[in-house]
Amino acid sequence: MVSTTFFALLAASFAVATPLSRQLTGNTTEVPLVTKAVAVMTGFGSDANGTVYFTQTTPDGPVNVTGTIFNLDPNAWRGFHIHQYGDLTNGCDSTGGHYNPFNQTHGGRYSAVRHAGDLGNIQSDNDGTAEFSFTANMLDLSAEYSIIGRAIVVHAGTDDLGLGKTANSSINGNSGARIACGVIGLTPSGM
Ligand SMILES: *[C@@H]1O[C@H](CO)[C@@H](O)[C@H](O)[C@H]1NC(C)=O
Ligand SMILES: *[C@@H]1O[C@H](CO)[C@@H](O)[C@H](O)[C@H]1NC(C)=O
Ligand SMILES: *[C@@H]1O[C@H](CO)[C@@H](O)[C@H](O)[C@H]1NC(C)=O
Ligand SMILES: *[C@@H]1O[C@H](CO)[C@@H](O)[C@H](O)[C@H]1NC(C)=O
Ligand SMILES: *[C@@H]1O[C@H](CO)[C@@H](O)[C@H](O)[C@H]1NC(C)=O
Ligand SMILES: [Cu+2]
Ligand SMILES: [Zn+2]
Repeated sequence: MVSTTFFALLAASFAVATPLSRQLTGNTTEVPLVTKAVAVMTGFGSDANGTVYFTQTTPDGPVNVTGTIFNLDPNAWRGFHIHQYGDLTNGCDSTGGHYNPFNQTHGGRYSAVRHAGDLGNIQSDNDGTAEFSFTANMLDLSAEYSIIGRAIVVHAGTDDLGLGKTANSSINGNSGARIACGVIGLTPSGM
């Protein structure tokens, strides 16, 4: 009886933990598909905070980025990017540069040439709240270019989307200081 129960539980846990495609093919090198992620945004040197949800329903499909950031300057456009590292040991300053796996120059959310992590600006209302929902097609939640474990950052200034005339324009869009950030983590539920 005991061993039957044990094997039943083992089989059940295996079935839960193993994606269907791997169960069918026995292919143990396949990477499990991540469809939802979340980042809790913390202010560093600012009161800005909030939550950002990510969803990707198909492996090669776009990532839906939806969230709310509070306590920004009112009626402003504020730079918003995925940065390389999920390292907040020195606040947002230890998150590295914009996530750039294809070694491109800085651009906007929809520019042909851009860092994969370039998400342009988010816009705040009269109260300093930015609510946003858009899709990003150079991001993934699974496999080689996954953004899980990296950071998402809000800046004190407006991203010029690479269109400025200064050297920083093609690096960081002159977005200014990093005022809030969060690590992109796995979540079972999302939004
Ligand atoms: C197993 O999955 C990996 C990753 O999806 C794939 O590259 C590989 O071709 C698959 N192998 C077989 C035998 O199907
Ligand atoms: C954001 O910070 C404000 C204080 O500035 C606090 O009242 C609020 O609960 C925080 N909200 C979130 C989602 O963390
Ligand atoms: C993105 O997700 C939000 C929240 O679930 C949803 O309201 C919105 O329609 C989605 N946008 C797209 C383009 O799928
Ligand atoms: C990235 O691009 C820059 C400028 O285009 C080039 O100098 C550098 O060698 C490239 N780095 C890699 C790793 O390809
Ligand atoms: C360029 O950006 C970096 C990083 O934000 C900043 O430290 C530096 O002051 C900027 N340079 C100029 C000339 O704005
Ligand atoms: Cu940034
Ligand atoms: Zn960039």
